[in-house]
Formats: sequence, structure tokens, C-alpha cells
Amino acid sequence: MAMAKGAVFFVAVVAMAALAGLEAATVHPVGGAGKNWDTSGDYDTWSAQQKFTQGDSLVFTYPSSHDVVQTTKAGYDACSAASTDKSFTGGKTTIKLSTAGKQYFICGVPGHCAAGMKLAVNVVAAAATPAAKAPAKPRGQRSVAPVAAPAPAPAMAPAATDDQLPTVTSPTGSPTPKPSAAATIAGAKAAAVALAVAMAAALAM
Ligand SMILES: [Cu+2]
Repeated sequence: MAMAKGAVFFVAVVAMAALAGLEAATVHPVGGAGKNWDTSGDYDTWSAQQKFTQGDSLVFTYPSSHDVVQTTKAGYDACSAASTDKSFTGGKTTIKLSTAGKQYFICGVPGHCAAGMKLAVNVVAAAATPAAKAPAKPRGQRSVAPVAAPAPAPAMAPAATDDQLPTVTSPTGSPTPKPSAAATIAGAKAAAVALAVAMAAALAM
């Protein structure tokens, strides 16, 4: 039961941490809400107005005449995608900003990057999220420790009885009842012996 409760508590903590993580993530429609990724956008200005945090997402929405290429600073500066760059098509591309630091995107269609389809975002490390997650694990471990704690607790109970034993022997109260009790027991024994002797004598007759 205690183990089950501990497990449930641990799951609850993990779920709460996960929910906190989800709450922290922001989805950024590139260029602004309802805007397309196209040559009319001012992505430097838009990017500067955003706060990109690790775990957030970019959503590019664009006509089929464009694409999205995730490139390097060199590719961004030169408006030249490398063959190793990841490119995306299909009209809607979601990029999860899973790593902190600068990330660069351009349109791979010739001339479009030069016409303004280039985006640089500065992703800030999610300080709050890892901080929340880091204590969450120790908390989970600590919650397991208290579950185990009841086992040491009984170990303390015998120690308490050890303490009680000396206090029982030392009080002056116990010697006083002892003689009287001993006397009573002695008397009872004597009476019993006397009765036994009497019965034995009666049977022998
Ligand atoms: Cu384009």
C-alpha cells in the first residue's frame, strides 16, 4: 500500500512537471498570427519582438511557391543553402526549438532569401523548465525515501523500549510493591503447598 501510494505520488509529480513544461512552450507563427512565410515579411523585426525559449515552436505557413530550409549562420548570411541543410515543403512546417542559441531559416527558392525570406531566432535556454524538472526528480526520490522511512521507524521503537526498561527498574515504586507482591505470592504458595499436603494426606488415608 505504501509502495503504491509512493508510486502514485511519483507519477503525479512527473505529470505535473510535464504539464508545467507544456505550459512554458510557446508556438510562434512566423511573421505573426495569420501571416504567411513569404517575401513580404520583415522577419528581422518580427524576430526581435519575440522571446524564443527552448521548447517553443516556430510554425511556417506558406504557399507551395516557397519552402523552409534550416541552415547555418553562413547559409543565412550568404542566402545559400547547403546540401546538408534540412529543407521542408508542404505549406506548413513546425520547427521545435529544442536547442538554445541562434537558429537560422531561409527560403530555398532562388532569390527569395535575398528578397527577405530569411529568419534568425535567438533561442534562450529554458532556465525555468530545467530548474523545475531538476528538483522534480530529487523530490520524487525523496518521496520514495519517506516511504522507506517507516521501516527505520519500527527500528526506533525497540530503542524506546530499551529506554523504558531502565526507567522501570530504577523507580522506588517497584521495590515497594515487590516485597508485598513477593509476600503475597509466598503466602499463596504456602497456602497452596499446605492445601496440597492436606489433600495428599487426605488421599493417603
Ligand atoms: Cu520563398
